[in-house]
Amino acid sequence: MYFERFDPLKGEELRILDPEGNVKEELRPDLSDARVRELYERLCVLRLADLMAMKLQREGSLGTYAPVYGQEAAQASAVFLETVDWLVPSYRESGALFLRGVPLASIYRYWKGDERGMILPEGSRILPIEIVVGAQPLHAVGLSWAMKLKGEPGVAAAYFGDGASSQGDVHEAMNFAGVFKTPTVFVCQNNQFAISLPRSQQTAAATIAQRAASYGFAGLLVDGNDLLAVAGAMKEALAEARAGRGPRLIELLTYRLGPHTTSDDPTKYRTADELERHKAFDPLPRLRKYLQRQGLWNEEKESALQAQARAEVEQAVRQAEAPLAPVTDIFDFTYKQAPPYLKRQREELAAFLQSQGRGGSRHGEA
Ligand SMILES: Cc1ncc(C[n+]2csc(CCOP(=O)(O)OP(=O)(O)O)c2C)c(N)n1
Repeated sequence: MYFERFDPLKGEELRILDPEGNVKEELRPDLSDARVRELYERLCVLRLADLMAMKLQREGSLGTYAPVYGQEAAQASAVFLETVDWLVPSYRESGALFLRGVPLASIYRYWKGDERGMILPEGSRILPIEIVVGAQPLHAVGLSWAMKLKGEPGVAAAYFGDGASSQGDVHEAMNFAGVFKTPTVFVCQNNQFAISLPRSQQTAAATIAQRAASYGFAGLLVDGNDLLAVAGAMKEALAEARAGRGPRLIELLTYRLGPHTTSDDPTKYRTADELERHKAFDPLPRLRKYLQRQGLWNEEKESALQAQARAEVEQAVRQAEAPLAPVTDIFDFTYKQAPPYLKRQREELAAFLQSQGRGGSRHGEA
């Protein structure tokens, strides 16, 4: 119903929950209040986990990190994928991965530069994070076309940004998807910046969602800071694609409240005023207000949640900091036959670690 009711070419945008937490009942998606509450709780953990990643990078524990601060509701679109569906993430999707069940410790490990962080739980249909801007739609179209040819029921969701939408690859992927009616959902998170380039200079088109029309399928502009709108749009897009009615494009209009990555300084290209204005549309307080209005949330629950979230995040940090392999692997797996001087060094190191109480376990050191 949303795709038919809201036409991006007319500038129409799907919003169900306003910043004060008022809901438009007639637009409400099929999502119970219990589920909304559960998602609010996970999004709060995500916010803390994201903030922690920034801190870990500043203290030198992570190499780099691309925050999702402000984009949590948009990231939650991934929870509506079913187990047969594929998630094709960009570097911005730490939140989507976390919400789909990838352990936080794995996500931290990945950003530490340890590729083993992308060894995902068995059977999870999630591609590794793809850094190449605009490649995700190609991969998702390939996956979904394969599923269609094999008669499998899955859908593939491609995640990319407003900047990526200008890439030739994204055009090719959408064009192909339209022609072959692949079960693909294109999720464009328009966080209004491609590093320092604002959305206004990215394209002269009024919306990114309207581009779908030129490929012969439907597009929808969505308030990406409204979890209910994100849920409604994503569920409908997935259902349409799964039913064989071809691809869908959803543009989740949001705002990146943090830097592009830990290497970026956004004060160089946007004002403090602009940032403050957008904080009023933060997806989390609006959900909290909604839950409070429903009598499902209060101060007490909020402080319990914050304490539990802190414990969960701190545990993930400890797990991520534990070495995945003993340091002595450096010696054991470099030479088939280690030269005597390396054997000596290995023994010295093992004895030292033992004396520090760090010997023994395969997952501890040495
Ligand atoms: C093909 C390619 N070109 C350039 C880059 C460098 N780069 C990394 S992120 C980025 C901006 C992308 O912006 P957008 O698509 O809006 O996504 P966002 O980072 O805002 O989520 C660029 C140009 C890259 N990773 N890949």
